[in-house]
Amino acid sequence: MSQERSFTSNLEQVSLVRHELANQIEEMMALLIEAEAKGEKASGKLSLDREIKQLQATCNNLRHSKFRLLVLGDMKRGKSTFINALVGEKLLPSDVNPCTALPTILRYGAEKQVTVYFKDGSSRTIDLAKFQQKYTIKPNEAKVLAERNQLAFPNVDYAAIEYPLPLLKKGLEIIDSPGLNDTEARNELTLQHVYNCHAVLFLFKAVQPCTLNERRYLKNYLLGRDLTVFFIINAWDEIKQGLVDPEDSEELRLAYP
Ligand SMILES: Nc1nc2c(ncn2[C@@H]2O[C@H](COP(=O)(O)OP(=O)(O)OP(=O)(O)O)[C@@H](O)[C@H]2O)c(=O)[nH]1
Ligand SMILES: [Mg+2]
Repeated sequence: MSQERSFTSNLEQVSLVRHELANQIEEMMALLIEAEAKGEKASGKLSLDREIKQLQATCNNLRHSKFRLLVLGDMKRGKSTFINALVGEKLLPSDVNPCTALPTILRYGAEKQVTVYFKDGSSRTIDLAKFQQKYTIKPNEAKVLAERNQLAFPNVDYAAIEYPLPLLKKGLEIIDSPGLNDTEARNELTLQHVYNCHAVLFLFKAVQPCTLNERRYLKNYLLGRDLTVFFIINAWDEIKQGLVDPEDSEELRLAYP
């Protein structure tokens, strides 16, 4: 939990730095505008209008643009559970079976609502409970979908959950993704968000760290991209459960016959 807190405060730090940079660029801009105004009355302008516009655009970008954090990982690494813990609300569906069916963007909104974006360009707004219940992979269909390399919702591109959380108000967008290496079709669905994010949070599981499939995904899709990738090893409690209790003579006897 303390790591989650420090991660959250790092993100807050990013937001602060962006605002500080924007303030400094604004000061530079004000100097240039003043210099141009003075120059116009004296020896003539330096024609810095284009540069001033560029600075203005950078400034707006720093103040208003989003920081998109994509959470990736093989199936059932605890991606959705981790994001729910990070934001402190159970927004994303999670389950012991393959569950997340769609890339799902979590972003700030004054009202709680979910918008489902379809591949034909249309969208539909639904409430959170309906999203959690409808847009998941049902346990009985997971195997068939995997065998046929099919998507649970072939007409849907992604979903966006808007929620009034202070953490998200700072411009942070967190993207949950379906488990990788499950089906190629699902990998493809996630890939467009790899191209369009600022950083990746890649989850491993402590009891099964870095499988061949994970190595393959990292090499094929993330290596060589100009992306910041954070690695998280999740579910340490499962390691603890597997340890031998030195106080338990029966466990000791079975472990060291
Ligand atoms: N013991 C333990 N269980 C966890 C932990 N994190 C998640 N889980 C459980 O692992 C299961 C899978 O969690 P999800 O959050 O659905 O995993 P996911 O990676 O989002 O799964 P997909 O989206 O289907 O790929 C759930 O039953 C969670 O309760 C953890 O740190 N420890
Ligand atoms: Mg999930």
